[in-house]
Amino acid sequence: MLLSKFKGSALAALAGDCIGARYESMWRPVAYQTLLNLEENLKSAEKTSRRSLHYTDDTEMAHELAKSLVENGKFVAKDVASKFTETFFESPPYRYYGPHVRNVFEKLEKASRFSDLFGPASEQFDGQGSYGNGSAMRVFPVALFCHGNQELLEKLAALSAKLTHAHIDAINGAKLQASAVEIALSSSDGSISWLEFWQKLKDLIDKLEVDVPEKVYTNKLDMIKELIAREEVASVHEFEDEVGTGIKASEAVCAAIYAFLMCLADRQPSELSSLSKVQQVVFYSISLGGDTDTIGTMAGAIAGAFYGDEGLPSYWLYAFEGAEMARDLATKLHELNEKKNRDI
Ligand code: R7I
Ligand code: MG
Ligand code: MG
Ligand code: MG
Repeated sequence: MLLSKFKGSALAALAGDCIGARYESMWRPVAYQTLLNLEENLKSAEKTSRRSLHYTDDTEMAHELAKSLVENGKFVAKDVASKFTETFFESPPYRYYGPHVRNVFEKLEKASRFSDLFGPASEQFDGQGSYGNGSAMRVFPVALFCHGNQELLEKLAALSAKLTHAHIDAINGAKLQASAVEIALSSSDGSISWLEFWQKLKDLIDKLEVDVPEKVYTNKLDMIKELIAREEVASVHEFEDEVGTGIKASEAVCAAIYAFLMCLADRQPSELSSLSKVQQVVFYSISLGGDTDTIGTMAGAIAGAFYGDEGLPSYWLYAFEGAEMARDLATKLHELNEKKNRDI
């Protein structure tokens, strides 16, 4: 069952990125029917064995992080930094990296030759560091690698974030997203209510934001609880106003969590009821609009870790670039975890 959860997480993360990328630049809610039509088209990919959808920076970086963890059996910051950087400079334009992260890679490679691994990220945005969601979008392999060890998870989520994102909100976003995947791996459908799941995340954020004056995650998590508990489902516009679906880590991570918890609470839209639970989470998260590939990939990573890969359609393996790689990396991270072959 655990292997199914690892594979489910990696594959649904890939699906969320590939599907969400179609709508990333639209910055408005995506109609359920639009997503259902796309899903119909994906089915034909199996027959023609045509790769129909590309992944973006979210998956590219997640896979590089996973490869590094698998190859080294531990987190080696210099190796992760050089893998991120090399892949960035080789990547085709349709990976759509964040607008400012290029500066970090240029400095890492050219100026410091990987001698100063965390300096370039801390110089971003006049020294306050990026609060973009790039730290959290790629973090799920840390959760798979650290499964069963929350302390290590928080440590590695922070270290992996700080290579490109030094702002506290980006670091806490990576810890929160990785922890959501870990809670999903450690529980199962029927064993936990949406409110219990939410409470675990809230307990973590209370601890992480104890010395953070703005308490962005605390406020957004409180709002999410209120919205899910409400009798009437909030409109996407209200969600956008209250929590947000943007490029900030605090918005995109909370949007992904909201989408997952709404489905766990059985409040997902009836239009999506023909789909499996994992698909419902992925599609619902993308329907919120905004940074759709990133919200989709993070919601997918959580949902796949919770429900496993059984509910995933077989054509998903053919429809997305990188599907075999996702499955292979998940299998190897699972093997590593089984052997407890971890080193701090
Ligand atoms: O966070 P990052 O890697 O971008 C990830 C996003 C995802 O949606 C991907 O799918 C891809 O499309 O890009 O890249 P950054 O450039 O570090 O941060 C993203 C954006 O957040 C920046 O380009 C800024 O617009 C904004 N941002 C900030 N703006 C002002 N001040 C991040 N930090 C700041 C800041 O401190
Ligand atoms: Mg992207
Ligand atoms: Mg907004
Ligand atoms: Mg994005």
